Amino acid sequence: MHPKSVILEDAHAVLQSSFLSDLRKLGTLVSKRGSSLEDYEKSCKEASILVASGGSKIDKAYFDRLPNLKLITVFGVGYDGVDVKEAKKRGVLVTHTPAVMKDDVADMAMALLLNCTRELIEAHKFIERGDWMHASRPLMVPLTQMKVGICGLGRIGEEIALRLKAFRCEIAYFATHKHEDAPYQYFDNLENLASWAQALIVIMPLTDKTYHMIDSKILKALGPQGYLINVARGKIVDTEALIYALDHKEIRGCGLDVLEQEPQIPPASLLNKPNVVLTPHAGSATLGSRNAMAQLVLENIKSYLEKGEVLTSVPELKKA
Ligand code: 8YV
Repeated sequence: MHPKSVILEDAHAVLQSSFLSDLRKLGTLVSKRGSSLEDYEKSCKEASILVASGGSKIDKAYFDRLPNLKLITVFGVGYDGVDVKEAKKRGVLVTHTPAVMKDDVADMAMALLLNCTRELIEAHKFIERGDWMHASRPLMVPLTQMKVGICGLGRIGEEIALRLKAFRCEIAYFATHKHEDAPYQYFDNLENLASWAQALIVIMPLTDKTYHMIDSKILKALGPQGYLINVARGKIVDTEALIYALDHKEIRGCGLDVLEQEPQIPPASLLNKPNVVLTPHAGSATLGSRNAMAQLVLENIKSYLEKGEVLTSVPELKKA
């Protein structure tokens, strides 16, 4: 062990205090919040380990401020905020926390889908307003036998498919390649999947290729009876196109756990709509997932300090 390692954390909002205490056992923990600017900049120069969140933006300028950096551990499965090419150039290892939160994120996708198809929030408001005494709610769309397209069939996508199967939905997916052993219909074209589907669930990493992949064309293809669910990254959906599609009834509704900017007060046109459900990037926000993610970050740091190796490297930096 290197008890003097300086560990910088840039993920405070999602880290529990017990995890911060565990990090302190592995080195000197520095956060921006608890330090003067001068001390913080000094610590940045010494830091060899950075604990980041999915929302941290680790670009070239950030690397320049951390000349001794050896390891970035991302508290989350998505690491789109890290410039991995720059990390590779500088010999910095990058880890993330895949798999451990897949069930909870899949559950969130289902919760959003059910909330959209049954308008639970609106139904709750209906009761609160006292409307039940003199009015009735419109009839909703059944989820059973609905055609649901999954956009991305990684670990979380597979869990979503298992849940949809239990609801006896028809399942198809779009991915960069066909998964030979997946028992679902494969579309190599997202627009065709959107045309086929009554609901589209997005669970793909954010990359240059997937940025604004859900655009006006895809939403039009999804159609006036279609629902969009996003449990991946906000920037995969072109929000302006989504608002247009909702306002012009080109799609029926959406459930979003993620937005283009986070945290944020969402655009007014997404608020107070019975057919829009928003949650604050909470897919993995359960005790079970967050503890497992914390454990994996700690194990990666320990393994790095003891053996110079990590357990869950991001795929691009995995040793052959
Ligand atoms: C999210 C995540 O909660 O790990 C990540 O990178 O963003 C997840 O834990 C989820 O994908 C959004 O619903």
